[in-house]
Amino acid sequence: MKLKMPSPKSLLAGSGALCMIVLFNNCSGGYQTQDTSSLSSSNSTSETQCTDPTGFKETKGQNVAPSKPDADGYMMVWRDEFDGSELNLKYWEYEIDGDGGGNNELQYYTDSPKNTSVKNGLLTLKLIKEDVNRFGKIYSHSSSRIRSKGRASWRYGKFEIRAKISKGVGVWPAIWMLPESEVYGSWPLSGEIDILEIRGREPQTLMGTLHFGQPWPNNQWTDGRYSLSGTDFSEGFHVFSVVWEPELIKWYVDGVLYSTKTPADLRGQPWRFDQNFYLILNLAFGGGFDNNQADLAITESNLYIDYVRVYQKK
Ligand SMILES: [Ca+2]
Repeated sequence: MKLKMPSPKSLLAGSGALCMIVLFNNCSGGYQTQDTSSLSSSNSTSETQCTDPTGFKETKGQNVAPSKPDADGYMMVWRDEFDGSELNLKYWEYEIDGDGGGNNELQYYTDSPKNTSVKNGLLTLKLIKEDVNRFGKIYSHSSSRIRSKGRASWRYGKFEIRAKISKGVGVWPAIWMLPESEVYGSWPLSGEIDILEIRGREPQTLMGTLHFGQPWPNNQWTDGRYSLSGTDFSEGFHVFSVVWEPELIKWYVDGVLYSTKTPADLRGQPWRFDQNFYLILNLAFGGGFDNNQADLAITESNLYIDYVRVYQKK
């Protein structure tokens, strides 16, 4: 999610960090992630097993996961399966604003259930054509942007998101990460990791990108791209992954490696990807990502998220 320049401070709903812990249980080797304020609640699990099209066998139930590391030594440390009936504000906060994301985007981001819903195991971020009047400015579309800042962030790990988009000129779904603390300076000096971006005009191609370098307009980026043939990313769910290790970031689609970046790809700029980063999910509209092209007649577009799963090596 390219930011040409730092965004004005957003109006945020909710605040406060949570201390996350991991609880192990005996029934299926699973665990739960809970905040410390709810330790008295049950940690029971459902034993229902199912297999999704990606081959991942999950135990149904919020925050229940296998406890054994995979072949690469990764264990799940955080997840949202979106099994509830509303967004879990212990995990996410809304970014409510109409500042255009630093890219002259057209949408106004709300915390309305019209724009953000959780139902049938899916999180849906919905772009809606509707006039929004905020502080005298009329926006043509509302949408949603959420982030885990202050709630969950990670230094290194494997990040898996199963998602589906709907296409349309100007539609800009993004799954990405920003530094929890900008210890090297404001954007892009402390880096940005984009797990997924798609131009809705070209829904067969995705991009995974690093932003780095010096303050705008001397910011830099490097990306990898992956294209489907005979179909596009609006036709079905896919698993988008990033594996982030010291001085190494790799991007995958459905388990297929399509891009690898190391300090050698930063054209002499320092590698700043060694601090905690948090997750952002949003559905933008218009803006510089596709040369300000946008079909203003689009009445609705969606970013569907089945799950977000985070793994780290013990
Ligand atoms: Ca789900």
